Amino acid sequence: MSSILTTTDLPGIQRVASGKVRDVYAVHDDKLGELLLIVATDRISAFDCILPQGIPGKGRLLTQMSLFWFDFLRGIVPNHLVTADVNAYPAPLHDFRDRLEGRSMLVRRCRMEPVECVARGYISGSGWKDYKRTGAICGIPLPAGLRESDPLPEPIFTPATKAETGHDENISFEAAAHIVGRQTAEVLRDLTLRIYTAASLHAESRGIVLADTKFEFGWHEGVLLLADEVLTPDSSRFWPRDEYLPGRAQKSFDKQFVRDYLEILDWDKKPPAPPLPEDVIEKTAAKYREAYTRLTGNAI
Ligand code: Q0Z
Repeated sequence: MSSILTTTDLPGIQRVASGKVRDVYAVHDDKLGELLLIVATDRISAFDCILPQGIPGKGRLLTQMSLFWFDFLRGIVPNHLVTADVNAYPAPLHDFRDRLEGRSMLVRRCRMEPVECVARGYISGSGWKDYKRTGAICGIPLPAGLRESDPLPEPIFTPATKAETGHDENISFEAAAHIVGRQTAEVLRDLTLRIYTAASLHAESRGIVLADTKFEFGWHEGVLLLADEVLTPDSSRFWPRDEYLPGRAQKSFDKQFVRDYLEILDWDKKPPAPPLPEDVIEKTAAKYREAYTRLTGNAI
């Protein structure tokens, strides 16, 4: 039985970053050099707020999903994973086995490219907003008359940068080339589209539309690695194929029960977020289990 974890604290281990869901620690290994330990908690956010309760199993399911995809994609792109086996972690981490097992990975510390690499096969979210305003996404002109959630004529690379607001800002390929260099931008674009195409074919075979997804890449010893988390509901839009209907926004695979509940409350969407009822938590946990079993074919 593993308990719900919403905050991590590893005494004696240096925390270097915290996201909405994951916490990152710096770890040194005499053989492997500078590493990071990424711990996925059970935290969940909605309307940009972290909710007060965790979703049981979420951190483990997200970690296992990323591990599945790293393995699935290994013929296309090398990745930052060193190991997710706590027994193989440096000895100082063994004390925290209970908090780390199943929900953490030890990765190579890379020099990250400062561009978020987004692939889109369907028009949704900020892409739909930009298209309605300009007829294009990230400067890529698109046919007239597309409806919200329609498939695009072909998958497109829509880079973004982290803006001050914490929200990503879509940029043109030219702007990305300015930031990372043209040759690197071309490699990032080609890798992103190849990964998206392979993953979306697999997801489709399992009844899930992979509408869009975000990758991050980093350099380690002269090699470009797929880093961060990959193809989880936190980094992607998954839509159940049997409920897909263009012409409207699609329901969120994982967070719909949470959003529906919060929308009926008289809450101004500023922190602190209100507590969730137990049935909303349990139904949401079941959606993460469903995403994992559908995509991987593995039992929980
Ligand atoms: C990724 C992030 C997260 C908050 C740093 N292999 C790597 N090498 C160097 N840096 C990173 C990685 Cl993955 C890195 N982030 C994004 C992840 C929580 C922020 F889990 N930050």
